[in-house]
Amino acid sequence: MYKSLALLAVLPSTFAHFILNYPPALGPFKDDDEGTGPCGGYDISFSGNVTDTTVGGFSVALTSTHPQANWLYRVTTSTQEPYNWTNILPVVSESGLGAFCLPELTVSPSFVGQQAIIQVTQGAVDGNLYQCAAVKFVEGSTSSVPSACTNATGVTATLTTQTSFDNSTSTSASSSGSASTTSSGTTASSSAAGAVQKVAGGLLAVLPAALLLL
Ligand SMILES: *[C@@H]1O[C@H](CO)[C@@H](O)[C@H](O)[C@H]1NC(C)=O
Ligand SMILES: *[C@@H]1O[C@H](CO)[C@@H](O)[C@H](O)[C@H]1NC(C)=O
Ligand SMILES: *[C@@H]1O[C@H](CO)[C@@H](O)[C@H](O)[C@H]1NC(C)=O
Ligand SMILES: *[C@@H]1O[C@H](CO)[C@@H](O)[C@H](O)[C@H]1NC(C)=O
Ligand SMILES: [Cu+2]
Repeated sequence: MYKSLALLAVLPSTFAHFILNYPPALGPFKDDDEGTGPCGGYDISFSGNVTDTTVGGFSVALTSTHPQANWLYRVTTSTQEPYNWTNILPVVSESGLGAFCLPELTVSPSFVGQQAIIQVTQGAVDGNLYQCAAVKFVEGSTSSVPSACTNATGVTATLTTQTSFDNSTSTSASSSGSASTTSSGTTASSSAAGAVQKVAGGLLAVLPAALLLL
């Protein structure tokens, strides 16, 4: 938490994009390489931190420096292109600066016992950006949520119906106007909102976290 806040303060906003706080990333954050897939300048590898992760519920904690972004959470056990990525969720549309954490992600129980890479892609105004973490999936559901897993005040998110980024259209312009401040769901159709309720009921909730008081 303190580390990411410090990073946020030090990096000029035109350079910082997003940081993966938990699970630990493949290596130290490399700002210049964050746009390089699949892992922001790192090769897929299990030689560093490999975090035990329960298939029935786990957290991915991020810090975003973009006021609006789309996020894609994917997983693979493959170490070679094309990596056989599996979506953990449809594309998530998120608004708000700072800490953003989804605490109840799940993958198929078939991943139990396997080492895997969790990849987070942020689609934002300056293109697609990548971070990855190496994990070992184990049985179980959400045990404890790591302290890094918080939402900054004002952060909201909804699931879209997209399964990948549409590179041809702007993803952020339409939802940032003052007219949309009373609704967090303006970027999703009503059917998309229905899907949110089914797939991840808690995702629509607005959580006014009181943790980033600095
Ligand atoms: C493992 O993760 C911890 C916590 O994020 C970090 O301090 C350490 O440098 C990481 N080690 C490696 C080898 O990346
Ligand atoms: C790709 O991943 C899925 C699990 O998400 C797995 O069932 C499938 O066997 C994998 N395919 C290959 C070619 O590894
Ligand atoms: C969109 O961008 C991603 C990541 O750069 C790439 O893998 C994908 O092929 C692109 N899709 C299209 C339709 O260009
Ligand atoms: C953060 O906000 C999202 C979207 O509202 C929500 O799904 C998630 O549970 C929140 N995270 C925490 C740690 O409460
Ligand atoms: Cu950026």
